[in-house]
Amino acid sequence: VITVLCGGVGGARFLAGLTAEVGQWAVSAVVNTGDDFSLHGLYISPDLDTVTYTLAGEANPDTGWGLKNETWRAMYMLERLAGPSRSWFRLGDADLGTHLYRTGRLAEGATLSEVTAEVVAALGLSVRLLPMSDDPVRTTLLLTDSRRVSFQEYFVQLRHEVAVKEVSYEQTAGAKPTSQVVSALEDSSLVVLAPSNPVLSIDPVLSLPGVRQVLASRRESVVAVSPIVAGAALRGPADRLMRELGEEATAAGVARHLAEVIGTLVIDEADAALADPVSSTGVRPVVADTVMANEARARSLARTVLAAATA
Ligand code: FO1
Repeated sequence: VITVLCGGVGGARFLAGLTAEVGQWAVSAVVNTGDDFSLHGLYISPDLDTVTYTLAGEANPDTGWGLKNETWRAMYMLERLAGPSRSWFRLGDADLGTHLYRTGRLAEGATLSEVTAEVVAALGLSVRLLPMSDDPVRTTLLLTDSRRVSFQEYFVQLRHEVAVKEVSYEQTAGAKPTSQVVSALEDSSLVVLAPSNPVLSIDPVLSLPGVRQVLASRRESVVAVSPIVAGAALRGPADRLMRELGEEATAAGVARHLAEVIGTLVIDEADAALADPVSSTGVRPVVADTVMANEARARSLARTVLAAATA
């Protein structure tokens, strides 16, 4: 079995390529829940939904998040009643069904892992989708103007156009990875860190007690794909965020960021010249086309990762 650590859109696209290559049953995905939050009394889990919708072939192809062919009648009514203050986070009518289901099941005492398995089965998927934890973990960001904001405030309301001084992964005392996550990380033949934002999607998973240790102990069979290509993130704020946190926003900076827990980093052909700096961090570079412009390119990247693991 292959275990993939992933966050939102980039991770979901890689997962779609990998499961197309090896079959959904052969893959466990450990998904970031640091972006989760409550809104309108609903529990919303953006990365779990982005991964689920993408693997079901139902994700909105333009945004990468939410469902395709959506209608927006609920948002229209919210806008009429309260203006943008309550409609800034765009929840489509069908997407709301997912949030209603998850919120209802959690209120009945189900765990996030149980609800996720129910949603995955209902959508006909056979991948194992594992929330990183059933305990709340919340990514918060301290801005250079000393405001502390939640993830969605930063990412959506402020459109991540503000400078960040520090990122925290707030978790209640005793928060831990689920036992399914621990065994997926310990028992799988290969662990892949998908090309997700290292700070906002991968680090929340690594922040859970024991996770870094498990990966560090098997780092020679942990392969990551750099989400930074030619000094820029393919989408989202990963490059700017790394610079704001004092790190190098390059494939070599990603290698340094993850060197404790990975043995191999797949970097894009555009960064072939960074192979030596990557090696000097103790991480083995593999140079390939990492831009998942379509499903075929995502499948080819998945094959590259599988080959890198056995090399
Ligand atoms: N991102 C936005 O930039 N604007 C939105 O209005 C928005 C709504 C939304 C609704 C459901 C969902 O699952 C994701 C949504 N996202 C939106 C994306 C979300 O903020 C990010 O996908 C993750 O939190 C980070 O990957």
